[in-house]
Amino acid sequence: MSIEKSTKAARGTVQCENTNINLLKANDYVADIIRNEMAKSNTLLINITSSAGSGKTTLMQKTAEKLKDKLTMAVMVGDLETERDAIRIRETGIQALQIVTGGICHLEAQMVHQVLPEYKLENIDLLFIENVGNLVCPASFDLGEDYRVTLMATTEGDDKPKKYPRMFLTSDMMLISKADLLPYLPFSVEAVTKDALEVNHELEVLTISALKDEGIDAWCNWLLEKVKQKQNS
Ligand SMILES: Nc1nc2c(ncn2[C@@H]2O[C@H](COP(=O)(O)OP(=O)(O)OP(=O)(O)O)[C@@H](O)[C@H]2O)c(=O)[nH]1
Ligand SMILES: [Mg+2]
Repeated sequence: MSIEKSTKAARGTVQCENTNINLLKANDYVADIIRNEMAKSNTLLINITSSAGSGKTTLMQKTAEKLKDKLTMAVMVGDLETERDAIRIRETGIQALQIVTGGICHLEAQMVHQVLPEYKLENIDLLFIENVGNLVCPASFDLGEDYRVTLMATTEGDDKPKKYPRMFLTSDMMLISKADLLPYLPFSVEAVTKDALEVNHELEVLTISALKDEGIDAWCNWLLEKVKQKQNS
């Protein structure tokens, strides 16, 4: 099996010697519908992925605090159970809806598509999807996003990009999160960056701490630039 670096890398194509089997054709069909919807409203769609507990919701809260006066932002968040993350994000004053997957370990395009009518897309500049915390399955599901951003927390160990390569291969940005804990952990920013770039040499990398507000302005500037590009496209 070979994986090519392109948006199609998020798609479930398995190449054998004599055939090409698209295991996720239905998902990819709906992902294209979502992509078209976003193009019509000029909404930037970002898929946030990571292992469980790497700081996705905390980053959504911090990003909302920083950007909500500059643009209209909303979030949809997937979890196996509970509405806790959506409640946390709503406390910042932005729209956030919870997708409860009932045990499924990733979001699929049809789940996102079902929730889209709840958002007034024509008024939303930036829509985040906080995926289920998992470095494996979410890598294979195209959700129609413009960019995929993967958090890699200092608490997880710096060996993850080579162990879970598809997630890093299909991502556009790696955020090394919880950087405030670096002094206490055997984690090398240099080593994790080197491994991640060997998996995907086009990956952008930022180091952040949502808790201590480090690197968050650079992250927000990246988002603002991408929103601008989308609106001028
Ligand atoms: N030290 C430190 N802790 C953080 C930081 N960001 C988040 N945390 C903590 O990490 C834990 C998990 O954070 P969440 O934001 O809930 O992580 P998550 O990725 O949304 O978790 P799931 O949705 O369950 O996958 C919480 O206790 C946060 O307070 C950070 O920048 N530094
Ligand atoms: Mg969360």
